[in-house]
Amino acid sequence: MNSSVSSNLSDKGVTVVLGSQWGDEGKGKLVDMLAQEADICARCAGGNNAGHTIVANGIKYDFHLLPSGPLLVLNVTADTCIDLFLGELARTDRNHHYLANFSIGTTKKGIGPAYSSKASRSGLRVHHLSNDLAFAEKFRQLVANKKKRYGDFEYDVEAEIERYKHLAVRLKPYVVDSVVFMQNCLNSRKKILVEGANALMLDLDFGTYPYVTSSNTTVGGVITGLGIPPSKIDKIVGVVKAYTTRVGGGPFPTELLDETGEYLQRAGAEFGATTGRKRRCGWLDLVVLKYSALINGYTSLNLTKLDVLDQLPEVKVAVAYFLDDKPLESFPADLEILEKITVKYETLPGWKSDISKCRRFSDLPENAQKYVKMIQDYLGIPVRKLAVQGVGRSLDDLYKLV
Ligand code: 2SA
Ligand code: GDP
Ligand code: MG
Repeated sequence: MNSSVSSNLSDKGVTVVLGSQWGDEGKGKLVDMLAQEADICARCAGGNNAGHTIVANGIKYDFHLLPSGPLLVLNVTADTCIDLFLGELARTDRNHHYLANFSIGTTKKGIGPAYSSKASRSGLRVHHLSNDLAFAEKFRQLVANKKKRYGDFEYDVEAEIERYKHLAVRLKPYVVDSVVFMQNCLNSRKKILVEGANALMLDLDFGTYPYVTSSNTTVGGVITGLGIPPSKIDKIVGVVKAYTTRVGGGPFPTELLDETGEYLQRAGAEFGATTGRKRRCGWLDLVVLKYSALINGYTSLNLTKLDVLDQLPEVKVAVAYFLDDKPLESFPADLEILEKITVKYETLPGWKSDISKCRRFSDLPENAQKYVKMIQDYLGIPVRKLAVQGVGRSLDDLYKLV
């Protein structure tokens, strides 16, 4: 643990890092940095659909299921992340699901099927792996149920059971009762950092349903995923990309289908960390962020990829949605309404300079400072950290606004 950076994680409870937009805001990078001062780094939801890229000592790592602090601290991977081990099973009905799902543009990791099994109460859980016979029986039953539902498909059930038998042996040393484990960590005042996967607008309940993932990616997912009391969460850091991206299908009101969008995609190297797909790009959307902040209650923001905007002559920011000339109160749940809205933008002058060497807020060009302040003022949440490409792992390299 590095004492010079010890003010970043809460002394009183858990610090949570969450995606505030449609994902890929740079959560992994922040978690990797904050993990330097953490005792425990935990993932609480999602599966290997997530892709968190960090660069450490010149080496690029893509984490999908493990939290992004594995080189530094003890990691906990809780709740439905067990689909790593049950992923093969989930894939058995993938072919039946994907045709229907093509417009959502899933990552094809079997996330939907795995969570459906959980919701329909027929899923297999980690503890089932500790009893070979009971596991085999439940596994056969699960496959039989899928066949009943989706029709026959080729699948060597017995070979799979055998495979899981071996996986279970490898998994066993890592399995603990996470409720007790987390409680003990809290009682002994360990510094706990939780890394959210995906992001608020992909949340099963609050995102742009049905163009969402199958887990709760909001702060609620931290509680149900790890089994910790809400009162133990102290800091909630919302990671905000300085523009917006979305990978896969679904509404995206500020999407740019022009050369500026292509520019952001190229300059930001916006490719899916799991699938390699090009990410769709658009302007920053403060309506989305306000909605996101209402649900997650961010105590501070980490603004990333500001450097990607460096060369633009002007930058736009969505500040309101209008329907029939009336402003909407919030981000609408009804996608049909969303299709009819017009977006009101504010245009700010660009800064047309390279900010990658700036290390303090005051080093930033005036127009970049104005951009950051506008976000902070609109949301009423302090931007405590900014990140740009090229900074190392040291938190001292991040700008400090306060
Ligand atoms: P799924 O596979 O069932 O969770 O897909 C449902 C929707 O959720 C989106 N989704 C994501 N969006 C952003 N980033 C994700 N992780 C990867 C990354 C994505 C990739 O870090 O770049 O590599 O393509 C992620 N995972 C799921 C997905 O696109 C669907 O819209
Ligand atoms: P996550 O899913 O939120 O962890 O984000 P991803 O790792 O999928 O995507 C974010 C990408 O942006 C990664 O490749 C990061 O290395 C990169 N990144 C993070 N912060 C910055 C930044 O401030 N500037 C630039 N240019 N790239 C960044
Ligand atoms: Mg990602």
